[in-house]
Amino acid sequence: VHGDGLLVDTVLDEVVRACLEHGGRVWRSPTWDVEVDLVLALRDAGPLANATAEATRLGVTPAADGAAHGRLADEEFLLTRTDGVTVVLADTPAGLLYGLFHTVRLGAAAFDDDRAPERHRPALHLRALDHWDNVEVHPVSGQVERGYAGGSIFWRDGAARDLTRVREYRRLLAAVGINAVTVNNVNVHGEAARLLTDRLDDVVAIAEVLRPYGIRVHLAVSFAAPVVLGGLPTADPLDERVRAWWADATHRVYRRIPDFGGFLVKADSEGQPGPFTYGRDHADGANLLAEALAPHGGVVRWRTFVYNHHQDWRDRSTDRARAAYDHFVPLDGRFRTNVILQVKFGPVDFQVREPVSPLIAAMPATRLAVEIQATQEYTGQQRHACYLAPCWSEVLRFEPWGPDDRTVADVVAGKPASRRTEERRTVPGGRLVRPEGGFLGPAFAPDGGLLGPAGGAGPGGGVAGPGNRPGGGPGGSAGHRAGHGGGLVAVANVGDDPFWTGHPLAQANLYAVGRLAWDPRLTADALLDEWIDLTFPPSTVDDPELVRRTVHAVLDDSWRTYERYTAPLGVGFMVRPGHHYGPDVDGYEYTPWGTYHFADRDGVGVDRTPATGTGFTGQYPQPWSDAYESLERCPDELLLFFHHVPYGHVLHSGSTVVQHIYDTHFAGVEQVRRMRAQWRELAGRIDPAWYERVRERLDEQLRSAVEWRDQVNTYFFRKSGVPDAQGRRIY
Ligand code: GCW
Repeated sequence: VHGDGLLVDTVLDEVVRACLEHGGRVWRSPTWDVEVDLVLALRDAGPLANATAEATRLGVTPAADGAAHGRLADEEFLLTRTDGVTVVLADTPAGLLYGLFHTVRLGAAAFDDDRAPERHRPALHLRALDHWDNVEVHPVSGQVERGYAGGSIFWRDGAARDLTRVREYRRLLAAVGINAVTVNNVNVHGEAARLLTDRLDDVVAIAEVLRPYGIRVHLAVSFAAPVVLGGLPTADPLDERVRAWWADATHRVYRRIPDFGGFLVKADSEGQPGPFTYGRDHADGANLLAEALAPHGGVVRWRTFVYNHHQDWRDRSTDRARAAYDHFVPLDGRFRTNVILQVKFGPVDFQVREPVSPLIAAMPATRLAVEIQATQEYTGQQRHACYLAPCWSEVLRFEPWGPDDRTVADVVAGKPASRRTEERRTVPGGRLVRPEGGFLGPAFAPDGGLLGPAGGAGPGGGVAGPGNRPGGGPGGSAGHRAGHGGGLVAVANVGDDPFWTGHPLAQANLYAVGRLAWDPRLTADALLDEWIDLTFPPSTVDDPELVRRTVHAVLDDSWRTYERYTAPLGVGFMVRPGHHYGPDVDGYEYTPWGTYHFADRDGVGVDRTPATGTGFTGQYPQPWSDAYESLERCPDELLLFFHHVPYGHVLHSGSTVVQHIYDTHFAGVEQVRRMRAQWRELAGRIDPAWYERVRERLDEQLRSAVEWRDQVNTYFFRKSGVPDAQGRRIY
C-alpha cells in the first residue's frame, strides 16, 4: 500500500485484516523491488514504472506531469495487471479504497494475467442512505420509522448507542459504494431536533466512525429549529434573525465536523413545519439552509414529498400524484446550486408499481436526486422476499423523453439535455423551453448560464465533477446549475438485527442501492450474482452452484411476484392503514390521504387524463404524456394508475382487467409456494441460522400472499359479479 491519508490507512487496515484471516503479508510504501501480488497506490506516492505506462494507455497522464486533465476524479481508480502484479491506482485516497473493494469483489479474477486494464468512476456523486431512525422511541413509529430490522444501529431510548456495530456497518457501506448517511428520521421528533445544537456530540461521534471509510454524515433538521431550539419568535426564511441563526448553527456543526455532508429536510409535509407557515415558498425555504451551508461546501437535500394529507375523499379533482410537480416546477431555476431536490421515484409513495415521477423531467435548472425505498414499507416489510433491483433499475433506465435520450440516471447525474431534447421540447401546458432546457421565466439567463459546464460526461462515461464535494462549494451563489446532479438516495433497510436487514435476503437490496448508484447500468441479475459470490463464498457453502441457482430462483422475479399477489395494474395502496402490512382493499378509500382506487360495481382505477380526469398525464413530456393518456397505448402494468376502466376492459395481454386480477393473484401465490420449496433445497448446505431465518420468513410470505389473494379476488368478485373464467375458488 503506497500513499498517505486517512483513507489510505483504512486501505492498509483492510488489507492487514484480510491477511490475518487468509494469509499473506503487507508492506506500507515498500521499495518497488519487493515482490508482491497486489499494489494499491496513490499515483504521487512513488515511482510506478509499468503501472504508469498502463495508466497512460488508458488515456490518463500521470499526475506527476501536473496536467490537470490527467488526474483521476476524486473517487476514481484504475486497475491493471502488469508483469504478474495487480495494480490499483488512484489520485485520491477515496479512489484507492473503492479500488480495494473492487478487487475484493473480483476475487481471484483480479489476478488473471490476461485481464484488460479498467478505469472506474461513480456515475453519481451522492450515493446516500437515509435512516428514518428516531433518537427516542416514538409512540407511533417506534425506534425506527418503517423499520423492519430491529432497533436503530445509532440510537436507543433517547441516547446514542455504543458504535461498535457501526464500525462494521461502515465497511459494508463503503464496500458497496455508499458515501453519505443521514443518521436521523426526516420526521424530526423531540430530542432529534437537538442533534443540530446541544446534542451535536452524538453526531460528531458517528461522523468520526464513518469518516475513515469516506462516508459523510448528514442530518435531518426541523425547519422550525430557530423557534424550537433558538427561541426566536419565527422561522420565516426571509427574516434576518432566522438567517443568522441558521448560519451560526451550521458554522458550529462544521467546526466540529469539517466534512459534514449537509441537511435533509421534509417541510410542509405530513405535519412537518415548513415555509408555508410564513407565506413563503419552498425555494425560499431551501435557499435559507443552502445559504448557511454554502460557505462550508455542504448541500441541503430538500424533499419534494409535499402534498395535502387532509384531502376530502369526495373531491375527485384533487390528485395527490400531481402535488410534487405542482409545488416545485414553478420554482425551477430559483434554487441555489447547493440545493438538491430529492424526488420520490414515483408520484405517489413508494408503491410496488408506479410510473416514474414527472418532476424528474421538468426541472432542468435544478439539481435532482431520486429517492427509493430500500426499507420495504410497501413491499412486504422484510418478511417477504422482494428483490427490488429490477424495479430501481427500470426507474434509473427510464427515458422520460423517449428512446435514445437521457435516462433518469442521466438526470440525477447532472447530464445536460441532448440536442434532440432541446429541439423538440415544449412542455406540458405549452410553455416554451429555452434550448439549454431551462424554462423561459424569471430565471432565464441570457448568457445561457442555466446549466453549468461541469455537468458533461467525463471520459469514462461517468460524470466529471467536483469530487467528493457534492455541494456548490464555497460561495455557491444563486447561480442556476443542474450540472452536478443530485444522486441516488435510498431509505435504509438496516437495523440492529443480526442479519442487518431482518430478512437476510433483503441484504441484496442494500447491496443493489450502492452498486446502482455507482453504475446505474448494472443489471439486477449481475448484481445478484455479485452479492451471492460475496455472501456465500464457495469455501463456506456445500454446493456453491446450487446456492447460486436457488437464490436466483427465489429472488429474480420476486418483485413482480409481490406485485402479482398484491395491488394490480398500478393501482396501489390496498394495504392496512397505519402499519401498511397485509391487504385491506378499501383501507384507504375513504381517508384523507389521497390514495384511492375508486372501485365500484362497474370498474376500477383513477382517471388521470386531462379530458375527463385530473390532468396528471399532462405533467409528462412527450412521448409519455400521450402514451399514458391513451387507453390503447398505456402500458398494462400502469393502466389503473392512469385510467378508470370497466372490469371487462381488454388488456394488451388479451385478458380482461378482472380476469387479470384473478389470474395474477392465483399465480403470485403459486410462485411464492415455489420460492418456499426451492429454498428448502438449501437445508444443511448453508449456515443454519441463515437458512432458518429465510425459511421462517417464506412461511409467513406464503401465509400473507394467500391472504392477499383471497381478499383482493373476493373483493373484486363481489364488486363486479364476474366469475373466474377458470372456476377457481373465490370467497
Ligand atoms: O410513505 C410515507 C411513510 C411515512 C414517511 C413518509 C415520508 C417518514 O408512511 O412513514 O415518513 O412516507 O417519506 O416522509
